[in-house]
Amino acid sequence: MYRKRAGLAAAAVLVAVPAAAMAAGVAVDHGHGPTVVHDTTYEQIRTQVHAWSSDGTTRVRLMVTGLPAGRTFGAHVHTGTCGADPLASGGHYQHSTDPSVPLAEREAWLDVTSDANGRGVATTTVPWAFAPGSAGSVVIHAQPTNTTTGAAGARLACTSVEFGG
Ligand SMILES: [Cu+2]
Repeated sequence: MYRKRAGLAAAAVLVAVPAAAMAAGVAVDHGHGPTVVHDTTYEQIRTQVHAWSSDGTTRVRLMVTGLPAGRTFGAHVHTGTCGADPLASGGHYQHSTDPSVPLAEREAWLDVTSDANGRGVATTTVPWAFAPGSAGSVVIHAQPTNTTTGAAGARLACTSVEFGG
C-alpha cells in the first residue's frame, strides 16, 4: 500500500504537469490574438484559440470577433509560428501524410462562419494529439476551405499557439 502511493508521487514529480491539468487528465494550449494581421481590412478582428488533449483525442476551438457579417472563412492549424511574412506560418499541420486518409481527418480545420454581429466560433475534434513543436499557429483565410485540396485563399490573420506544449 505504502509502496504504491510512493510510486505514484514520484511519477507525478517526473511528469511535472500543473496540478489542475493533472486532475482532469487534460493538456491545454492557448492563443490570443491575432498575433499578426496580413490584410489591413481585418485589423479589428480578435481571436482566441483553445486546445484540449486527452487520451489521444484533441479538441481545438477558434473564437473570432470583428469579422464582416455572414461569411465563412477557412482556418487551419499551421506548422509555423506567425511572422510578418504571411508564409512564415508554414503549411498545414498534417498528423499523417497517408493519402488514403482524407485531408480533413489528418489536418485540423476550423472554418468559421460569422454571425450578424461578426462573431464566429469553430470547434474541431481530431483522433490524435499534436506532436510538441510541430504546430505553431492558427491561420484565418479569405475563402472557405476546399475539402479536396485544403486551399482557402489569402492568409488574412495569424494567431500563434504552442500546440502540444
Ligand atoms: Cu491555412
